[in-house]
Amino acid sequence: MFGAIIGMWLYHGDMTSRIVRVGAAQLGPIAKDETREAVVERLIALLHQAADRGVQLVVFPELAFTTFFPRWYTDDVSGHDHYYETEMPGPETKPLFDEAKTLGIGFSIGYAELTPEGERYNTTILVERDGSVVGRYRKVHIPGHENDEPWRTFQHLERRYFQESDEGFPVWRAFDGIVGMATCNDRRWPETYREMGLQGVEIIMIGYNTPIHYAPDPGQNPLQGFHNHLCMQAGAYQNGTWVIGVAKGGVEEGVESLAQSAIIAPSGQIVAQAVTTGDELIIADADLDLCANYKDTLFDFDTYRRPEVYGRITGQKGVQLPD
Ligand code: CDT
Repeated sequence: MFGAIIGMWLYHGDMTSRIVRVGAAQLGPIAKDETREAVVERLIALLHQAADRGVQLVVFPELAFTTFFPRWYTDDVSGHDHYYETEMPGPETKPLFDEAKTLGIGFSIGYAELTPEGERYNTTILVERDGSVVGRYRKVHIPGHENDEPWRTFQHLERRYFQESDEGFPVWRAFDGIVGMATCNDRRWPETYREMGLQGVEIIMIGYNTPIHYAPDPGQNPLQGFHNHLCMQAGAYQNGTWVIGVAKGGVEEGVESLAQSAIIAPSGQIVAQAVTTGDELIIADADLDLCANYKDTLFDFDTYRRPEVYGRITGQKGVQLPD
């Protein structure tokens, strides 16, 4: 009885416990002709599942309102403006924001952003449980290519449709902790996690669209799932942070993308993983105080890091071979 009371006390959270119930809301494919309204209905259905399970923070994937349009080449990118959001929320996306606020659930979601200045970013917005916007992250590491490469069975033209953000990896105090975001390809780069680790991050939210077929080296295809978890688990462990990796998976417009969304503890262990390639919510109770077990011991940066010998990491871009 006493144990049950303590358990409920911890579950509901107070000054001494920081347990956030988090959800990874994986999406299945979004067809080219699927309307924003239809997609938002799917997102809201996942929000309702989250509410039923007491989730406080839901993470949706990268570019979650549309099909992954960078797979198609166009001479004139402005001809694809309908895939971009000029305001967030806008008229078609606002029902998601309204429903989340009504349910008292915070969320992050990725979208294509077109600014009033005509800049195009692969952006993620983070919203608190009261509906206030916590912050916005613009993708730093833009993968793929810029020009048509017809030899590929499909294109990965993110470098045509989006510019690289120079805003880096900010973190915010929200959800009873310190939180940050990254987007898809960012998760493969250790600098992503370390930049946020150096700001004390405790939850990193990552949405992704990862085609199984990697045209420049198809030998990597069978390793997509391994590499996905490898980099996120390493990033979590080496920085003592929770990582929530969320896919848009399944076969979309003929292209198969990785699912395997995962919630990863600061130990690097996967505590929840999606089992389908469609719309699916997985949840975990993220104890943010677990982060300190790693941040204050093996990865006590203040004691053990040696930035004075890491000059190449920021001073140099490509490889410089020895003479
Ligand atoms: N969306 C995204 O960043 N996808 C990349 C694919 C890389 S292959 C061109 C990823 O890293 O998963």
